[in-house]
Amino acid sequence: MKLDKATIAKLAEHLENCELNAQDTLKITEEHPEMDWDDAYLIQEEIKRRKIARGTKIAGLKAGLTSFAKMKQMGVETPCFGFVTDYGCVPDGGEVKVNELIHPKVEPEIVFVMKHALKGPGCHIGAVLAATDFIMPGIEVIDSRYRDFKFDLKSVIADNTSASRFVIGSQIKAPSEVDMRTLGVVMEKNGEVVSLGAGAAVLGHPATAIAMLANHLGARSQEIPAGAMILSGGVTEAVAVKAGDNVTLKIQHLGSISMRFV
Ligand code: 0L1
Ligand code: MG
Repeated sequence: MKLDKATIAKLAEHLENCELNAQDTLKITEEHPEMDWDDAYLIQEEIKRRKIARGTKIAGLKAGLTSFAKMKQMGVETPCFGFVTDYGCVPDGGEVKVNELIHPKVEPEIVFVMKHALKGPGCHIGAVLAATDFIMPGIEVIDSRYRDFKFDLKSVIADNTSASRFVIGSQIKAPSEVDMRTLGVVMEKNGEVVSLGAGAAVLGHPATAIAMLANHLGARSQEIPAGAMILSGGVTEAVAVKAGDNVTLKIQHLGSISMRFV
């Protein structure tokens, strides 16, 4: 840890205000180049603490930058982890107000709901599959608070991995019912296909992202609790959206979901 507690609190307040007021900012490592990985996650934890103190509920966890397409798009080599909130949850077919956001992008995700808790270290794909209750389709809206998406991984982690809004579907499957690696994913914007892929784009198998999250939390004496909902990461690169756009996601065996930007 390189930053003191007061600096961590100040940066958390700044980044959260940027999120709540839809204002962009320069990446925080510009002013704090000494910041380390622990500092980045401590800033994110402080943002979570501030939200919970105001009555926000944590709706779930997320893994980000888990596909090779997204890592390439963002120029990074490691996944990152964050959380999603109750106010970020949009009903299937619902509206997202773009004036509450900075420069939103959408990405298709396979979402896990856990039957049992999972704790690293040593968590592997088999443990994840055994502990998963079901999977369902999800669209994550990411909205980095950094100007023109100019950031590095530490700044992104501090900014709760650009978490903003999400929609999840109601068609569920047990992990034993599908091969997640070959699940076809097609995302459309205004009726045009804008991205497509298969589950294997997420680290070879989306459950690998959940195992990495369990190991990440285990290193911090935390765990994935039973019942947790987890976004396993964008299967394809993220696509920019604006007011007037309709986004639909179809995932093989998991049906389709949509959201509108107004
Ligand atoms: O969900 C994610 O993949 C996190 C993305 C963070 C970087 C970005 O804003 O694109
Ligand atoms: Mg994502």
